[in-house]
Amino acid sequence: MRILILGGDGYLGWPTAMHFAALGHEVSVIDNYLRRNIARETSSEPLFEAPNLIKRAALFKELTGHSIEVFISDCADYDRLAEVVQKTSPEIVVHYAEQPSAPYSMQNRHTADLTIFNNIGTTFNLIWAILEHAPDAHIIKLGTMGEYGTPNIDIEEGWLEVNHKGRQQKFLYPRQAGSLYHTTKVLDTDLLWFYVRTYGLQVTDLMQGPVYGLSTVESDLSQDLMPNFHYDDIFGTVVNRFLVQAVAGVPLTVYGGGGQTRGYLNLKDTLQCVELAASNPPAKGELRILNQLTEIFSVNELAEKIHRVGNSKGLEVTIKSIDNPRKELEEHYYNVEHSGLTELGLQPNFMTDEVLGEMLDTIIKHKAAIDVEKILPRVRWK
Ligand code: USQ
Repeated sequence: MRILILGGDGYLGWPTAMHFAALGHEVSVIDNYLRRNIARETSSEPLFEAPNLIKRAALFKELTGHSIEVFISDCADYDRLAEVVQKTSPEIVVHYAEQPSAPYSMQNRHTADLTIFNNIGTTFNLIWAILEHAPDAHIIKLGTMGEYGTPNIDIEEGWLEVNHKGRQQKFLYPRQAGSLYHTTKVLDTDLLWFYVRTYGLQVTDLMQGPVYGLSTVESDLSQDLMPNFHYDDIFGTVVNRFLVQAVAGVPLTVYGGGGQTRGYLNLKDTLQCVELAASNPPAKGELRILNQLTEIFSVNELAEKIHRVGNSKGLEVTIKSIDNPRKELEEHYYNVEHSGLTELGLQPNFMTDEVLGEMLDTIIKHKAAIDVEKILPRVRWK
């Protein structure tokens, strides 16, 4: 298949590109290094610097024989994106090209502005580039479980059957996101749903929980093919952060009460889920929504796990609750339907002690590069 990946330089984008290329697909990526630039501007550099896309694609070709075509271009610029879509004529587009950090979106007016215009603009441009240049392409959009928030009822897989005054209809499941970033994902879904029902687009929206991991079959080939790995308060996700904190000897930063509960998944499973979505497309004119997570933990449970595994490796891990910089429920109901991807064949890679231990071993090799100044929260919601 011809596959175009928007945001191909990212934590998920680059491993996805290698994975599809290794499977023998014709893969192109587009990225303007927005995340790299924002990370530099906010002193949030990753644990190790990944070579640029051109160099990574050349190394991947040298090691595996598989090509990845690279376009350094901005998806928020319609003409540039349309040109790439026209040139690559994709059958599948995987859309990761968004500012992905909740804290960044909440920092100030400028960061809020960039998040909203970049994220919505990119999705809007993609929709039009597909309508005009590749109308039969399947769009696989990375959404987030954070679109649903933490409602006091079960979270269904995208849709809710509503019975009202004796009549019934299925609607998008109610959304109440906890940051501006997560809200842009809600708006993306609405935009896609409008174009699906009006213009017959073919879309999968993957509602993904926080991802952890460093290793994939392809990234294990070389340090220079590894995904960029953030542990700072702005781009780092909680599991990756806690593991780096364990190695650095910094108390694990549980925000507030630590009862915040989310659905997690291994980076390897993100690749599996995107592949399953690609090989099992929805019908034309269908918005298929899949909840993408494999296990549910509270922040306290994660901290306890990493405390236990870290200590078994001789690290002196401690846990400390700190004032929560976010506005979120710290104790809440959380029961999520997520059978769609399992039915398509997902074989989860669970967060075992061994998996956490291997991640700790990799991070220990980079211990000298950890900057503890990047760990405590610098952005507050209030
Ligand atoms: N948390 C801590 N301590 C930390 C960091 C986070 O207690 O040091 C807590 C947060 O308060 C939150 C939970 O851990 O309750 C998850 O936070 P996170 O930073 O791992 O994840 P989040 O900001 O929600 O965003 C991440 C990705 C985002 C993706 C989302 C999926 O950055 O792109 O969409 O995970 S989800 O959380 O399901 O919305």
